[in-house]
Amino acid sequence: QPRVIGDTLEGVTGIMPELFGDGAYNVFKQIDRVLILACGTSYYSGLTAKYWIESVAKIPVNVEIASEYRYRDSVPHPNTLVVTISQSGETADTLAALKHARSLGMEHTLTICNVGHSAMVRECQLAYITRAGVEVGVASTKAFTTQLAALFLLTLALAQVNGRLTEAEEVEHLKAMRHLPVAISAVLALEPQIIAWAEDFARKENALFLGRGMHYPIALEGALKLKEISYIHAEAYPAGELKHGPLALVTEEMPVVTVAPNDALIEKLKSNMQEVRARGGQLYVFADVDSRITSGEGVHVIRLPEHYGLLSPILHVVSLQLLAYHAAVARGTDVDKPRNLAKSVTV
Ligand code: F1P
Repeated sequence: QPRVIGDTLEGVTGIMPELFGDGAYNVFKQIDRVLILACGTSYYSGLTAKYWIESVAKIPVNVEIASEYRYRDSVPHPNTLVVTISQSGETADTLAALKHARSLGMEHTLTICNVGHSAMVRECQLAYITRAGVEVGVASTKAFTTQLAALFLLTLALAQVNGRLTEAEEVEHLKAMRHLPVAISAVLALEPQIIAWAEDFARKENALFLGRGMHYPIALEGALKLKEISYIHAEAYPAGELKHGPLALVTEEMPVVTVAPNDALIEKLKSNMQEVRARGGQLYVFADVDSRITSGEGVHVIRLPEHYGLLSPILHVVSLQLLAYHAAVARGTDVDKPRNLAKSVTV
């Protein structure tokens, strides 16, 4: 992952709409909202992008599960940029959702895709080919982080065209992106601690994942990875939703993975963690180096080496991918070829 994220930035000397194809500037100039269509892991990268695009570029974003989108009456908006996200570029549901959006009159289309010679790239007006290359396993990992890197570049390009990005901000954001390979390597170095946790998880049949804000989609992705490759049932919730139902599931037997970056939501998250502890739930917290969260009875803490601001989801998801991977290895499942799943779902 450090390498493919580094590759993403190779040759990127500044933010330009043309990173997304010829004519992107004119398209970005005409749009005033974004509709993201994707399935599975790609859907979660879209959910993360919603936080980025709305907070940085100030453009409203709607993210739809592509396998559902065409089956309801949605209200189209003509000046929409339709963004499909797909590692394979062949996912039938995402292609069908794209065609549905076009049939509703939304003509501006962009895909973020791993494969240049794919149906998705042929169908879309604009394309960004990620630098992920081929994924070894069925479950998406580096495809996800390179999609996020591409979506952050898209956020900056939209912000620039929308007059929301100063030159100084552009320099700062690119500097943070360029440092990502080093920051991800530091997360990968946490592997021995994560293996110790994974051995506990391997004995469980259920797990909850909590996150808030832009780390809620990361919690969703962490739960999906655990389900896909270790077959442990896992659900993710925005931490504030616990009291609206899932708290009923929490007992001493329930591991609760908490994505806890040191951001503006940390105090709220800490009170959600207390709700879990009060019911005996075991907390497994991925905090940042500077988070004021301490380990203790029923509270296990691993600290990510740096707090990473807007790009923090890219670091935090790597720790969750490692947790799922090692839980699967400990259970002896086939990590690269999970049962019942296909690399690209073309039907
Ligand atoms: C969507 C997806 C993947 C998942 C698996 C099945 O694929 O749900 O996220 O890892 O491969 O399909 P894509 O549209 O991103 O290729």
